[in-house]
Amino acid sequence: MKRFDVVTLFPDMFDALTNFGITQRAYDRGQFELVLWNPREFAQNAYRSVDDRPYGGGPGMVMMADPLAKALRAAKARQGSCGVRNMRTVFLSPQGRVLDQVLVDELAQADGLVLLAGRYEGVDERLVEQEVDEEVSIGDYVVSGGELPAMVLIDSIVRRMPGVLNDAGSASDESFVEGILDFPQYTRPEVYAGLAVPPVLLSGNHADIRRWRMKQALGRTWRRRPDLLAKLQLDAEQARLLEEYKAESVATEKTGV
Ligand code: 4FV
Repeated sequence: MKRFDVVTLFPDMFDALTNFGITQRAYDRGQFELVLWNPREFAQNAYRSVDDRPYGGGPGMVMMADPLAKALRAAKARQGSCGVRNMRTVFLSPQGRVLDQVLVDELAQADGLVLLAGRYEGVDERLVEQEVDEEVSIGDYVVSGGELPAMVLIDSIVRRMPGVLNDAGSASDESFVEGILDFPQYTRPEVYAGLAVPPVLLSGNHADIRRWRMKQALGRTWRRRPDLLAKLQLDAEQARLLEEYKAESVATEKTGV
């Protein structure tokens, strides 16, 4: 059982996780828990405000430390009372470590994650210093709140949990799991818009199919994401398949066939 607690001003947004698809099935099976905490319920002042103007001026508002701290501590206490020992508190922000499969698998080691989803221009830095273990970004662009990034993180962790994906195989041979892009997929009809499915996939020869798929995955990674390939140590077979792919693509470029 993986435990997720999220501090958010928009708890209803998380229905996207619990009411749809693979994450709903895992949630309904009790494979993960999701508890949402609205900092407005911890706001002290009469207006229950959770944000204020930034010191030093500038546009927008900043989330106040106190309501967030109270909500985070309540979430951590709940996880503690459930016996969670290795808990991590993660603030989703553009200043964080950019999420990739390696970081997903690292964070998935924790039994419990407490996530802080910010809004407005951000949160008081002293809250981050006091209550947050690490900051995580889903990418170098800005979205209007931490809720979608928090759901991306939860979804990417839940689908890696044993028994969540129907076919265990699908968890292991997904994009990036081996650090490379996925091979192209095909399904019926055999001919679509005059385009046939690559014959090897109809051959039933699983060894040939595995090699073709590895070759395509390596080739596409070489073409589209050479940065990923640079991080990898290819084994002899992979290196040979990639050389074949490069040679064939050069030939194709030359002849256009
Ligand atoms: C973000 C990201 C992100 C910044 C201000 C929410 C927004 C607003 N979070 N990865 N990229 N957050 O853009 O995690 O409060």
